[in-house]
This record gives sequence, structure tokens and C-alpha cells, in this order.
Amino acid sequence: MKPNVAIIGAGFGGLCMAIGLERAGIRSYTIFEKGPGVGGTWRDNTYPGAGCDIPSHLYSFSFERYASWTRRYPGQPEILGYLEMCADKYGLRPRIRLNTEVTAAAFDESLGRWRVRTAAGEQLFDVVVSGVGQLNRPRLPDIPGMSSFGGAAFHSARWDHSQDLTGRRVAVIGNGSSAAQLIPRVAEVAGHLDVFQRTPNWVIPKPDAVFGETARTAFRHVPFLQRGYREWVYRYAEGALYRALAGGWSAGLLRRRALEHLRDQVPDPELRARLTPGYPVGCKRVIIDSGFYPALTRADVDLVTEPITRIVPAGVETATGLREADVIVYATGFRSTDFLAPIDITGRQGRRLGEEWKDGAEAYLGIAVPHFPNLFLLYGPNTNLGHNSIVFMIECQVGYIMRCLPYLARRGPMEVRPEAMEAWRRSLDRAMDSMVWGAGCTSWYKNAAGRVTNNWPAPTTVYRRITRAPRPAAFRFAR
Ligand code: N01
Repeated sequence: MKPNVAIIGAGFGGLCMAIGLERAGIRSYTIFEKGPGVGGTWRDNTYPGAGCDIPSHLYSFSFERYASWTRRYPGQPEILGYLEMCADKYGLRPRIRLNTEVTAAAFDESLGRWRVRTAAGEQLFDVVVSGVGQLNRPRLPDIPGMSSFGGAAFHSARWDHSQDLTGRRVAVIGNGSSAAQLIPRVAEVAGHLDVFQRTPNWVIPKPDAVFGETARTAFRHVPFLQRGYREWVYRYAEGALYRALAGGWSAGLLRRRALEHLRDQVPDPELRARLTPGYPVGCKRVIIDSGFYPALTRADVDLVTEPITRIVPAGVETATGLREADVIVYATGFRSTDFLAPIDITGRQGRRLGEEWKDGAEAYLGIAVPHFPNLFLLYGPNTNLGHNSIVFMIECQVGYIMRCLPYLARRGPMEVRPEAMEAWRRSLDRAMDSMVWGAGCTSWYKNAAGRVTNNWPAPTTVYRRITRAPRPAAFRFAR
């Protein structure tokens, strides 16, 4: 029996899942996408300078290697183009419902199937796969007076392209990866730019380069070059970065590299001091960028480190006075620990996922949740990386789900056992203990209670090994 699969989201995760099904000859699936096109985060984030700080040849599917990348680190338009090409090449478009938001999904125990609700009504599916990711809902800050602002204001992930920033006074609130990418571009055109920094970040250089014809020809024609390059990164190159995050000796090396980068790019010692973080490298996502610091040294750019007290019609106020602005950009991140919210998901015995996760989202292998049969998550809890390509993790997860399908075809709905979840939780906690994100760190990796709900605390090769095949003993089956 071929299962009927509902996939939520048409980003990297949802498209990868659909391709997995297509390649297995399973065409009984529907991708529900709330936006007007495919691409997920790469459709949403169109701010100037948006791009990826993971090399192009890793930030793509291993089965759809692309020789046409124009540069070492891809920009947003190129990644979106890649995903659109995949949707076309694998014939996914007829099964994608755009502008169709899944509002709820409930497991009907009498049928052993999911009732999936959208504005268009309810549909039955055997399997639900979430591909909504971790960074899909912008987080606006809660600063007094925000609604009183007299100019234009928008979030970095909802860029208002109708606003021409040329010659205008712009305030950017936040200095994470998104801000670091957009600040140099905004600085080039704005009349004046104020960057409001609450906490400095560690920044290392991004050795970007345009691929010349020779490199592109080599990637296209030299057998196994791309494959070998990927394997090399997964097995060896990620090791140093991972060890730095695990508090190993390479943390000192990474810190030194970041401080050197700061010294090379920011000659003014006073500005440098304000940009020097006071927490261990890796606590928050390390920024990989070579344009951020030079932008901050421009005469028409100010780094403002006094805390914001409120927003007023004319701009942003701090303890030392008003910073006038025509436009405010909130580069303030995402509701990263909310996971599948606001979709209302109900499993067996009326259990609500939001309630099950009230102390923090968690899932066995980041993929399966007890009491929620045949619900699978892509880029779920504890599968985010600070040290490698998330596309690799998604492929491991899709491979795992594909290998679950024959089980559920034979033995009915499958649900991870609470004991397996408990053992998984313990092993994660043990691995987490040695990671830098723990006590004393604040970041979007942690929920309000201080639990790291987002990150994967081991090398990616470990994740590949443990997701290679489902362990039937970890699951309960209907028959
Ligand atoms: O968001 P962030 P982001 N007042 O959460 C500040 C991925 N990504 O969109 O550090 C003042 O990192 C906040 O300050 P603080 C990547 O995984 C990848 O930049 O909390 N400031 C911080 O500076 C990344 O990690 C790429 O003190 C406030 C900023 O806003 C993730 O997306 C490119 C504030 C938020 O930074 C998120 O990055 C871009 C307030 N009230 C993004 N509230 C790639 O290249 C928040 N801040 C793959």
C-alpha cells in the first residue's frame, strides 16, 4: 500500500521529502505551502545581501549536485533558483498547494489516519511530515512605543521593497547573521545608519569568491569532485568547528581567529572594545561575514550600544537621547523555540503537541514524538547546526522517514515509544553538557526555561549513522 502523505511547507525540507517520495514512485502526496511560492526561508528572506554562510556545494542536495553555482557562498536569489529548479525537475509542482496554510492536524484513532485542516476544508492522510523548519516566524521585539513610530518599519524577513532607503536615516535593531548581511548593503545607500547592538557577536571571515569557468567546469566534469568535497567536509573539516563548540582546544583557535578578524577590520580601539563579546565563542551562532565590520567603520554609520528605552514617532530613544530615523529594520530574529506553532496538532487520546511541549519541544532523533503516530518532523527539535549544512540533516531525516514507510505499510501506524524518547532525552542531555551553549549562554537555541531545544550536540556523521535505519523496537505499531 502506498501511503497518502501530507507535507507541510515547500522549503528545503518539504521539497526534499517530496523528491524522496517521487524517487520511490509514491505520488500520493500533497505539499501544503502557506506562501505564494516554493523556497521557504529562501523565499521569505529577501533583504539586501541575503545569502548563506555555508558553501554552495554543501548547501544543496547530495543527489542533485549543481555545477552552476556562481560563487563559493550562494546568495538568496541563487538558492531560491536552485529550489525552484528542483521543484520543476522532479515534477513536484502539480502536488504543491500554494497559499494554503495548514491550521490543524488531528490523528483520528478509529481510522488510523490524520485529518489535516486548511481554509479549503479537511482532508485525510496516512502520514504527516512537517517541513516548517525552525526559523519561519519572525520575532518582533517588545519595545515600548513601537506602534507610535512615524516612518516605515519592518522585519528583516519581511523586507519592504517599496521603501527606497537612498539618502534616508535608517535604524537597524539587532546584529545577528541577518543584520550582519544587510548592514553593509544598507550602509551603501542610506544617508545615515544607526546599528543598535544589545550584545556583540563573534565574527569570523567569510572567504567568498566568484567561481571562475575553470572551477565550474571542474565541478561539472571531474568525476566525484563534488562528492569527495562533501565527504571531506563532513568527515574532517567540520571537526575543528564542532570541537570548538564542544569546548575543545579549537575554541581558543576560533576565538583568536575572530579577534584577529576584528583587529584587522576595525582600527579604532574604542569601537573594537564595544564589538568584543564577553562570552565564549559559539554561545550564540558565530557570524561568518567579511562586510559587517568595515560597514561599521564608515563615517555615516554609528554603532549604538546604549540600551533602547523606547520608540517614538521620530525614531529610537536610548538613555543618551533620540536617534532620529525614517525607517526601522527589526533584524531581531525568529520565534525559534515555537517549532510547529501555530498549527494545532492533536495526537492520540486528544493530546495536544503544544501542551506536550510546554517545557520545551523534543522529538526522538528530532523526528518522532510519542503519542503522535505517523507524524514525522524535518529540521525538528535538536537538529539545528552551528557547524555545518542543515541540508545534510534534512537528507538524513528524509532517508529515515522513507525507511519507516515499509513498516507502516505492513504494521499500521507507528509511534515512538515513551521509553525510547526517554533514552534519547538522556543521551542528548549527556552530549549537551559538554557543549558551549549551556549555562551562562543566551541565544535563540534555548527556550524560556533555559533548555537547548534547537541544536544538535554532536558531529553530523553521528547523526547520519543513527538515522541510517529505524529501530523497530523503538516504535509501537498498530498491528
Ligand atoms: O536573528 P538572531 P537573525 N532589543 O536571533 C537582537 C540563520 N541565518 O535573523 O543577541 C535589541 O541571530 C539580538 O540581540 P541579543 C542563522 O542560523 C542564517 O540575525 O539577543 N536587540 C540579536 O542581535 C541565524 O543564527 C543565515 O542581545 C534585540 C538580533 O536581534 C538565525 O538565522 C543568514 C532585541 C537577533 O539575532 C537568526 O539570525 C541569516 C531587542 N528587544 C540568518 N531583540 C545564513 O547565512 C532581539 N535583539 C545561513
